[in-house]
Amino acid sequence: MNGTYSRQDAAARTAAVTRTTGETDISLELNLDGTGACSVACPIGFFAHMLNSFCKHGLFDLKGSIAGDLHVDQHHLIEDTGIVLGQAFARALGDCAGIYRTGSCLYPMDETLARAAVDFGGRPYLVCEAALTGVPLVSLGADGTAASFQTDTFEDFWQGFVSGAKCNLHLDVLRGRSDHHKMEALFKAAARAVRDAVSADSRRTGAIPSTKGVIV
Ligand SMILES: [Mn+2]
Repeated sequence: MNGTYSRQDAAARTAAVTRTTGETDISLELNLDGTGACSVACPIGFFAHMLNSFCKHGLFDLKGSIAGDLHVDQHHLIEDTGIVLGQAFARALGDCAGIYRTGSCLYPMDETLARAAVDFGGRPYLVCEAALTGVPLVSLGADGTAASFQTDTFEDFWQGFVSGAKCNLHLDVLRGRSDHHKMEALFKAAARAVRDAVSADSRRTGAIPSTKGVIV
């Protein structure tokens, strides 16, 4: 954490995080003040779709690569990607001076209505009520053979994210039928909520948005 950090300095609102373990190899570069460009080499089609949606709706730029032990299952790769993305948000935000800190969004997607609320208050906490059926989504892998998205890892991703970002996040599906819509609507709602939370509050004039005077 840089004590001279100023969130008005656009150049400071970027971060690059690499995490390599015996299970996964993840490298991400994040720009909070981007255009929504996402170019992440991702081996799971539906997860790539979610990362693209998150960037597009949050106006975050994200590039890098994610790889892991998919022969085990998808949990390691997806949880660790959440951790690295969360750490990138924490590093790009620095001391959180001058931002709104909290944000929320109600996001409709056809039959699904999703809600996200976030607080970059320095403490990790996730409440995820996504009402998913537990049945994996079926897709085609890179080689054209049947593949799937293990939907229980949706919550694992966000648990990783809040751990890395040290934020408080509530994700709720208020109604819905399609698991694809429920997860996509929550990624988009989270993107809009996070976008609002990390935006500059012009009335805050660079002060840290906490009565503690510091966010730790
Ligand atoms: Mn979709």
